[in-house]
Amino acid sequence: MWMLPAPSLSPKALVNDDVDFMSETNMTTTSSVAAGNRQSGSDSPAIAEPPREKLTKKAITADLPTWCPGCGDFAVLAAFYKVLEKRQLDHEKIVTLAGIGCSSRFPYFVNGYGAHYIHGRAVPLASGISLARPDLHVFLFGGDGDGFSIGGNHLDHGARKNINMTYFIMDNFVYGLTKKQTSPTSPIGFKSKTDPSGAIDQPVNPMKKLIAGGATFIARTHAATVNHMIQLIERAFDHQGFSVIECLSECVEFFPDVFDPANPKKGGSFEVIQEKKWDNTPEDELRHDVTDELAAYKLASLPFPGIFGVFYETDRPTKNALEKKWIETTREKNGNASDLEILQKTFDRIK
Ligand SMILES: Cc1ncc(C[n+]2csc(CCOP(=O)(O)OP(=O)(O)O)c2C)c(N)n1
Ligand code: SF4
Ligand SMILES: [Mg+2]
Repeated sequence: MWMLPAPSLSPKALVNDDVDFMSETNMTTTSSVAAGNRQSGSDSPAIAEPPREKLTKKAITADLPTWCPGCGDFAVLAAFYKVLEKRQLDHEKIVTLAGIGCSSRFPYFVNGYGAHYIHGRAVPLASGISLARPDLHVFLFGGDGDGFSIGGNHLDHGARKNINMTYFIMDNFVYGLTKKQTSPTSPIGFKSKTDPSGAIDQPVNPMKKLIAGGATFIARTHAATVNHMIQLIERAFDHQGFSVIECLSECVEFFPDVFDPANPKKGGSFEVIQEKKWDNTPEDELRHDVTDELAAYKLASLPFPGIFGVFYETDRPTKNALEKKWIETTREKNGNASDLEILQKTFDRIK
């Protein structure tokens, strides 16, 4: 596993990071120092914390992307930078994770904590990080092969467990990094190194797979529409739970022009889902209710290039919240014992 270096932190960032790692006891210690100062009659002014540095594109950028010129993934990276800048997230809390693939090189290009991990195993890695450190912003990037083929089973389990993370899948209908093999989303007839006379297998329908899997935020976009990508990343980020965006991102090297029918810059039609406004108008009857699973499934059945936007969104408790509650209850039952005491108790029992 390749781990990225920590971002350089401003003094304020370090202060905040300390606080996050602190138990209540330590926080009390900080305030007792302040109280102690008051008691001793010290009238020295409190030291003002330096302002947090603005999160700029320069601060978030790491390394030069090594994708082929014209690859759709560049636009995804640009959209992600924009979201980070717009939302001014705490720099030290940004985590980008990925499996293996051209798209999975993403964490190399973001100056934040992260890892370029094992092919198809980004969801389990992200799950551990999200559950252990719910204060972090866990973003996951990868390709169609990584997410729907070798990692397809992990995707289903991350979805049903509703583990809090934002997963962006750059779907180019091909294995790019390994130079043109059929992927799980390649259309029937696609000629590749693994299917020289054309793919014969029914492709995965990402939206249907995610709906059936139990993901709680499911959306679709196109790398040629940066503003749409930004909107969806922000919505997925704001959603509590397992949020996934499938993005048609062209591999100009091994499957060029395949997404032109939905690319407005190339004369295609980018049809966006009209979501219900709940305004009691006759037009609203025809709009899409994002909480309606069957309606989402119907939208997912539209022929290629399909429709774009939020297919499904529902509010279901996250594993993060359920596990936290379970840990708290268990701790209470054990007389609020420390982790070490609980471990010792377990050892004593099995002696
Ligand atoms: C366990 C394992 N199996 C296979 C590979 C070889 N491999 C690396 S990337 C890749 C497919 C990449 O395709 P995709 O996930 O669609 O990403 P893209 O390159 O198209 O962005 C494969 C098969 C690997 N690195 N590890
Ligand atoms: S091979 Fe395809 S997916 Fe990989 S960087 Fe080049 S254009 Fe992008
Ligand atoms: Mg791919």
